[in-house]
Amino acid sequence: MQQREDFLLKAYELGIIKFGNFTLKSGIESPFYVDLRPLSSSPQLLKTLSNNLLELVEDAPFDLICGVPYAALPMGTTMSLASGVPLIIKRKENKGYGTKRMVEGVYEDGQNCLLVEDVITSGQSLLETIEEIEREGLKVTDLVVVLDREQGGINKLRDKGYRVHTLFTINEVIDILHRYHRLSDGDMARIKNFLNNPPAPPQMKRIPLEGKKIQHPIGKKLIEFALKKKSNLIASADVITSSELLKLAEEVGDHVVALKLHTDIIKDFSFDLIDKLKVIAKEKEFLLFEDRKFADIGNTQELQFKEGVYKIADWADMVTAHPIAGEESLQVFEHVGVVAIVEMSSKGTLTDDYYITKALNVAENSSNVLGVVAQRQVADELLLFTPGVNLSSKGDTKGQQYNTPERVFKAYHTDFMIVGRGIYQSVNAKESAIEYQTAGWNAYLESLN
Ligand code: S5P
Repeated sequence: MQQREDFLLKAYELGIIKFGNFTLKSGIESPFYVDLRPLSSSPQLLKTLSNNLLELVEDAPFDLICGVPYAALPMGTTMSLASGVPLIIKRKENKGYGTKRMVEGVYEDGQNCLLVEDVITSGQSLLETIEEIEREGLKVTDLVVVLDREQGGINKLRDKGYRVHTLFTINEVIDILHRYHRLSDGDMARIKNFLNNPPAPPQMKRIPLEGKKIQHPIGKKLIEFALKKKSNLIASADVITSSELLKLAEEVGDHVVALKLHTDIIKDFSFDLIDKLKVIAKEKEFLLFEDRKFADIGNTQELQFKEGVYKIADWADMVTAHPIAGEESLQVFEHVGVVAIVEMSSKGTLTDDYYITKALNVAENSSNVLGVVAQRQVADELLLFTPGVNLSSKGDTKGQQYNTPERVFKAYHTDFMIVGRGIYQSVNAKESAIEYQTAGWNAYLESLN
């Protein structure tokens, strides 16, 4: 007992737990904050900790040790050195090249892997880690955790049949620090109250369109149209003749904020078509959005944008571009709003979390970019566009995956939904546009509450 208390007091000096007011990842305001990473700064404490953890799992069967990144990585390593049990490393992200494995090291199917974690809260992320390890053919029966925040995680894992060994509970930590005068009576009462009556995480509020801080003039225009027309619908006009396109524009124009085009699929493309579209767009108040999905170096993109058959720069209000070639490649799109494709809707898309994070970074740093195409909530400074929306289908036979308007507005907090076949392939495009407009706008309004 004395040894554990001793360890805790020394670890406290390193700053593994702080008291005050902290906003956690969940949005909850917490009176304390735990971060075990500073432990690595004291090799002696790390050794003591590892020995303590190994003692806890003395009777557990395991052939491998895996520390969950990042805080528990050094703990797992130290335990491996002390026990002679080999270590495996679980990646946080697939590196996207080479072996493409999520787990690195030498191991065989069916081996038992002990998981080491610093803190357990709800248990959710540990469950995800277990799943990834098991997917590699390994077995997990035991987990060892330094601190249990006592928020249901242990039970969740035990219910699924995993044994969880913990060194400290948060209540024990608070009691010990109080007993040794590291914590005042008042602070202790405050923390105990928080632990006994944990607050629910605040719902992520969505910013209404009028509250969005969008600098780009085209972004502002889109918002203006949306509020005026009570529509966050963009129709994707993927038809292949000028006459179909003009007919569609007439029919849906009153109900959309933009008409998305793929001009390179139009068999009889001409600038006469563009002139006519511009007249309809002006009269019905929507923008022309060329879904070119540029994906090249800046110089080539500039030529594709300004030259060639379509002269996109001369008439488009908005274009799509992949941020894959980096920030500078997007600078060539002058006088249009760029929508960066950061995540695709199709099954098996290569836009994984790692790519999306980096692509969002590029988008946020590019002044030409007014928003992104994605299937998830993004930062408030960007407008979010979500394609893959259909009221009656779940997908097609070529990988497209559909969500309902309800889902994209409520779960992703999207700002604009993009609907193609749901409208242009319906018997009455105007009626369908109204149906999508209403479903989308209602879901948007409901998502504000
Ligand atoms: O990830 C994406 C990005 C885009 S821009 N998934 C998509 O489907 N799109 C486009 O949205 C696609 O090129 C097509 O024009 C439209 C969806 O059409 P639908 O018929 O499947 O609704």
